[in-house]
Amino acid sequence: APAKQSNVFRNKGTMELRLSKNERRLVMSYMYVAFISLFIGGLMGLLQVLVRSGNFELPWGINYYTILTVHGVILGLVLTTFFIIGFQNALMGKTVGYSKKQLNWAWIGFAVMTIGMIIAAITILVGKANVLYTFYAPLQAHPAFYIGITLVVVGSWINAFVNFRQFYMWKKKHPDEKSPLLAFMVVINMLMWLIATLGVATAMLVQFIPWSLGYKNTINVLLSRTLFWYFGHPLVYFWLLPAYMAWYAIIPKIIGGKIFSDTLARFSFILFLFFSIPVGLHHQLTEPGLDSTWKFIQVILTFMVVIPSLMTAFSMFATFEITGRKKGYGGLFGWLKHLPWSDVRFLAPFIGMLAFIPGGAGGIVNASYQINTLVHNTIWVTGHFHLTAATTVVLTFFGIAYWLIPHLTGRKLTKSVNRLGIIQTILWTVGMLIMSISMHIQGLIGGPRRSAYSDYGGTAQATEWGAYQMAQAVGGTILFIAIVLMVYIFVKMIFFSPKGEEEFPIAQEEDNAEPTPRWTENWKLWIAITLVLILFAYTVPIMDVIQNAPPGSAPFDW
Ligand code: HAS
Ligand code: CU
Repeated sequence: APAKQSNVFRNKGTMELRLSKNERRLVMSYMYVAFISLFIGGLMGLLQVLVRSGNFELPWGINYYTILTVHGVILGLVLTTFFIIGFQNALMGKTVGYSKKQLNWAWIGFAVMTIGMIIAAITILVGKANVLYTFYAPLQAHPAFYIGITLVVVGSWINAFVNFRQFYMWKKKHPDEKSPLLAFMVVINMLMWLIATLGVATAMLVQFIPWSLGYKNTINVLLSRTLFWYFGHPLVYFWLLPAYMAWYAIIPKIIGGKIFSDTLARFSFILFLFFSIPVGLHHQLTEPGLDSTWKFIQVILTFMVVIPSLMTAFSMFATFEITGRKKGYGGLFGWLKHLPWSDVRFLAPFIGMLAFIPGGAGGIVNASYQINTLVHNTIWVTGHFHLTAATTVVLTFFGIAYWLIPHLTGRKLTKSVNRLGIIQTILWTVGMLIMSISMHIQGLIGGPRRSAYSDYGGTAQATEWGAYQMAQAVGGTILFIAIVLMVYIFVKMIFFSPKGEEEFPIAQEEDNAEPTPRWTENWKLWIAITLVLILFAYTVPIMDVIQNAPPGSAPFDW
């Protein structure tokens, strides 16, 4: 008789693989796109804060909304997606490995993404897509913009299926072992991404592309925005989860500790899969034409998705404290002293964590239905996502880059690069503090977002905004200096650091750790719950938006 299957996975401690030359090249290709994007997008950010300070005009008749679109698309969509998929490919190569065929498909995915990105970027740069990264209808872009973005999404899907396949093959070969934690996390993130991007792909194929090509004269604005935010909210968790991968499974190794709880980490990722998508209406709380009952239901679901972040915060504190106490640091806060403050691989992500305390709190403010009316469409929201996306996520990504890039290029992370990295982190922190605090305050006194400079006819309120816009220019300038420094560090790490081996830090579990329950890999159930929650939260609102739509909108020409 077959032995009774136990309901836990025996902990075996998985083997780490070596990245092949070709795998390293693939990941590095993603990194090149990411860091070039950082520079271009950052330059646009500098121009924006200068324009909004009221002391600078763009030369050669360049439109403010062109640079704002470049900034949002290049940083929010290109830098993030390329860094994430590159990093995740490194994690998959390290934990479950690639077959030759899978690696070829991964390259095809990269090629499709890059071609799409170049098409979209050129369209924006020549001023044919001044629609911002949310491309709200009835603003209309040249069809090449929508087609380019769609290709980026398709390329990312190819990558998602490669990752699923790698994971599946590994599971088949190791039926009695639990999957490597990082591979499990990558699969969750790509599953979420796949389900979420179906919304934006639908909007592109059914609405935007036919409309911009002139096959249709009008567009259902509310439907397009609802489909966008069905994707747009999980988009922000698609950025966040790779940072969480590093927090859960890499930072413990860097500080000389162990993973606090493998099960907790997996469970928080499962909760992200459930609750990331059915919450998009919290971006449309002030939008007319959506029933407030459904907005309220999605507000509740938004509060559910806060829970896995709180679990992450708890888990990080636990890792820090346990590691510190093991090293003999006592007292209520004595364990803080053991943390490797002078190691940029730790310092940069740690500041990212700190930034997420006010950043996440601001998110809860945004999500609180009534209070959203106070902050919506104000520059408060811009402050919120420069703390979350541009600090928590981006500083963690930089923290990853300091070991990943030397690892890929076969060089050492030198003392001097580490020192430059610490200066970079401090500049980023100071610049962002100045910029984002003043954005939050200016938002509370009504300062608008997504707008070029205006003195609004010299009204008293607009006069009050002036000082905060000046502060944003100062903070933004410091941030641009930090970006130039980061690009310099990137080049230095690739071409000028001495040859050597840099570690790929993956933490282990405690030796006496509780085994992980088998139910954590009940994939069919996880996908089913995810789909049920989406159908519950979105069926009625979407039907309503289609059935009771006002006449469609013609393109808004400005
Ligand atoms: Fe958000 C708007 C709600 C998180 C990004 N958000 C945006 C936009 C972006 C964005 C880009 O409900 C603008 C979109 C646009 O263009 O219009 N957001 C939330 C909520 C959360 C949240 C509830 N947002 C994020 C993350 C982002 C991001 C993450 C990017 C990465 N957001 C909103 C809402 C809006 C919005 C509304 C629409 C506003 C409007 O009106 O337009 C939550 O997920 C936040 C939960 C997080 C926490 C924090 C946990 C803390 C941790 C750190 C622990 C620290 C440690 C340090 C361990 C509760 C995990 C240790 C320290 C020692 C001293 C030892
Ligand atoms: Cu959101």
